[in-house]
Amino acid sequence: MLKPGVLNRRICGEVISRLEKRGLNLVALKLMKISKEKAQIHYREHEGKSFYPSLIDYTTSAPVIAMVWEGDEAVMQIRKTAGATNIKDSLPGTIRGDYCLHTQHNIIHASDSVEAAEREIALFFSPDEIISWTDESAHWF
Ligand code: FUP
Repeated sequence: MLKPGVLNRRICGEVISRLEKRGLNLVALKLMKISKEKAQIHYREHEGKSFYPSLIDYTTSAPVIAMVWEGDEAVMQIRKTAGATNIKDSLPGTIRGDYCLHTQHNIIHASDSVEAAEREIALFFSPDEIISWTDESAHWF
């Protein structure tokens, strides 16, 4: 998910391009404003933490771009391309290391396991919105 503010900064294309160039397939994409209820479900593991209220406020503050990406080791590949959650640790060359200064506004959310991805995809997409496709030149990646 491209977080609030990314659309405003006009860098959606650049960030999506990085994932495309990695060789992953974009199989679903949706512009949406996340409801408070869905944000609370999405970030339920952080409930009670000091940053939770501002995380929910931020997540619901502006439109986001929700996406589903497919490919070998997609969870690991996207997490590595995104960079570390804490901006102090996100290296230049990663999406977070190149586009932001503060952890809360760290540009992109990426599922941290296949189980989390399945849960998060089901929260934001219906099955008919996910369109898998094959690429005859995929072996070059
Ligand atoms: P990630 O899995 O990389 O999306 O990160 P987390 O689920 O651990 O955290 C979700 C979001 O909460 C982060 F992207 C930013 C915010 N956060 C803070 O603002 N402060 C923290 O100390 C940790 C996370």
